[in-house]
Amino acid sequence: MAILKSLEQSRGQGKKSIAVLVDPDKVDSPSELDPLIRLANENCVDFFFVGGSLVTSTNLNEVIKHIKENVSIPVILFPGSSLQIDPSADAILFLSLISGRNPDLLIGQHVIAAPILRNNKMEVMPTGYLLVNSGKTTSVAYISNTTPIPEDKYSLAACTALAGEMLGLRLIYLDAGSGAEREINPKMISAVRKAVGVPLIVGGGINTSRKAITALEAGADLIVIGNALEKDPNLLTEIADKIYDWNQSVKSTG
Ligand code: 1GP
Repeated sequence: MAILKSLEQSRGQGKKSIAVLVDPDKVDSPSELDPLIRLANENCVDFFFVGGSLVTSTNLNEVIKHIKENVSIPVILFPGSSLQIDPSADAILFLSLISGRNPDLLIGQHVIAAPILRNNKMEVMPTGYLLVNSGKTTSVAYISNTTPIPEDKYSLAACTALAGEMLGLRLIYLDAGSGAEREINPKMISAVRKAVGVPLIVGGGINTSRKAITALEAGADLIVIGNALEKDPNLLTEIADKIYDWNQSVKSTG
């Protein structure tokens, strides 16, 4: 089934998903990823996200191929720019940075990417990307040259997401930025959740299972974890177990 459809279906059933983020810049050799790939497979991780706000290495293709050769978990591009398109991925988050006012990231990069995407079979997932302040300036805030939404302006986030949905975007991604000091406040997640019906992705600074569960309870459908797994890979098992329990309980009550 197409990935977007499966996310919509899970959302409809109240089921939660988890994605592991791999930043190709932090990978010297793809085989370094083997323990993480194994762990992701054992814990039934739903997706690999691959990308970063600034990818300076040239191993994007190698990283994606290595994941795909070893596991059947879908690989979704999470690109910082149209330069980060690789046809070996299963899908791409076609991100419009709607919390910002940088025209290049609202529509400019998309114009460049569109004809490339049309000519390959990668699934294109139109996504409203909202960057939220989380303490110190994150790479994505700096590189994107945009002002993140203040972390206590819940209605600003909700209205931005709503506008994104009205424009036809099919996913909303609330991101505190990779390695964020503070994860997204659950009040903001629930304000956005109430505002839109599309699946909601939440990430940035989720480094404990408590934070993961709080985000899911507040209304996230899919959580993304990157940095924290570098320090503590076992966190993945802890969080995946909780998501498994959640999904089982939904199944039995549904
Ligand atoms: C960043 O949402 C992702 O865009 C994941 O963030 O690396 O902090 O988990 P972390």
